[in-house]
Amino acid sequence: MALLDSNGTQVFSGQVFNGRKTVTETVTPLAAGDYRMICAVHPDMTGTLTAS
Ligand SMILES: [Cu+2]
Repeated sequence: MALLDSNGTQVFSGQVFNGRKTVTETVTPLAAGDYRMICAVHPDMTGTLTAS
């Protein structure tokens, strides 16, 4: 999973793994706003993260 800011700049890139797994990632504090979540493997796997 990667996070992109509103300019499309990648601000975080997490690890890629096979199958189901619970992973804890450490993300540098983000400025308030919405970030697009994308999966490098599955283009249809997306989401939004809101930092406040
Ligand atoms: Cu995926």
